[in-house]
Amino acid sequence: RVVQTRRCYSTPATVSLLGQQYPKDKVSNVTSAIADKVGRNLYMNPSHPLGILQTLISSHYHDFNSMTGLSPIVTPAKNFDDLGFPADHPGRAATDSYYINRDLMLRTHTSAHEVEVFARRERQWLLSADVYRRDEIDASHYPVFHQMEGARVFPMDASGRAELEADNARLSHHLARANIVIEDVPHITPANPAQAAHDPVLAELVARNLKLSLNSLMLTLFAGRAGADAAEPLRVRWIEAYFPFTTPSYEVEVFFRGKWLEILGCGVVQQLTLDRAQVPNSISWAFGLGLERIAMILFSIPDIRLFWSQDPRFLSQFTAGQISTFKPYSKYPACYKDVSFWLPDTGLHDNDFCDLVRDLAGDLVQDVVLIDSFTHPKTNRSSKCYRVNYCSMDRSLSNEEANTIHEQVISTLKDKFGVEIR
Ligand code: FA5
Ligand code: MG
Repeated sequence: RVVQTRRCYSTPATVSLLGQQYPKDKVSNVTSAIADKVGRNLYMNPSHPLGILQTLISSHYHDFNSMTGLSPIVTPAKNFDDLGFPADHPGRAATDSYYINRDLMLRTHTSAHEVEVFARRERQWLLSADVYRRDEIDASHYPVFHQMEGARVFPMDASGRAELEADNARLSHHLARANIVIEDVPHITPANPAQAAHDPVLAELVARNLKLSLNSLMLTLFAGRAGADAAEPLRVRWIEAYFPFTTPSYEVEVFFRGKWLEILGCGVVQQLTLDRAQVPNSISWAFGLGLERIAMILFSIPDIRLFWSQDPRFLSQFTAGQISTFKPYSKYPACYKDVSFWLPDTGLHDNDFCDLVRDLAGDLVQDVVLIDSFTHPKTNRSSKCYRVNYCSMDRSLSNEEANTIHEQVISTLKDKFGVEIR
């Protein structure tokens, strides 16, 4: 049978990103579907939902400097080592991150730029950027999404303490008058400790400033929005968390339209980060929030693929500076196709299957579900069955077209991973 694939898997020696060629090697796993997304900069369009949200957050933090011009192509050292990720952290695995080659990768979070921005001696800054993670495929997961990092640095002395006390008083006063209920956790606990390098009183003041600052942001973003009951207070929940590059660390959830929604991670920056940036006698907090998660809620956008749509029926619904409710313009029928196969001896990661489908189907894939996985008791061979849901966001997809793509998926699966179709 003649194998025809739309994208070429007899891998070219280089990958082209932002107009530059990078040599590939054994660890390269950036697919052309991903490479095509690098440099799109959706969040820079002021009338795109991500741009509108980005602008809203930047104007809330109007006295913070916005960092620009930071390349998504980073070294693993910058993305992980500089932030104290242990050598065996799962995020480093090629199944979870996109590697260009052994020396370069696509950043997995905006925290990758903390050291260089602190090194510029920025005292309060914001950074919005595209980030890349290998993941499952469904309505809320996309391998490219956008984060916004924010940080504020204080002097580690009496002047810093005075600055914190004044700012904390200002923010508490503002929040005390707002219709907001905050489920808090203690700032510092044995499980979520302050750093040895920090005066515990100062660390407590910084953690409190971080929380007050973000509670105030939540108020700006969610209070009074469509779907928020005016009589009901806004509910924000703080949870103890862990990140290698902050302690104490927290996550924030917001109760909106009947659900708790994880919005961001944050904490008091590890002194190691400021030391690496050669910022002396300082203490800082930082947060990293997900723009899509928040935008899907605020604009009622049901599918994360829509952010990438160039359909005027999507784009024309949004206006710079305004949060509006998205009106779905069509629901095209889904077309399910299954594929069952015996795994090769080397196994096959779910994310490898998802990237293969994404590369051949592009945004015609709505979701991929593992519907069966089984190991034969006698032969010990394992098999998997995935259900791929093909569905276009802006037109009717014919069964023939879905079949053609699915056949390419099957033949590529055989050629590239050596699986045996059942
Ligand atoms: C981080 O990425 C940390 N860098 C955040 C941080 C910054 C902590 C500074 C401390 C100091 P996490 O992986 O939890 O953490 O992602 C942060 C946010 O990004 C999440 O809360 C969520 O809103 C968003 N996010 C994460 N994964 C996805 C995804 N697959 N799709 C959409 N949004 C996501
Ligand atoms: Mg998280």
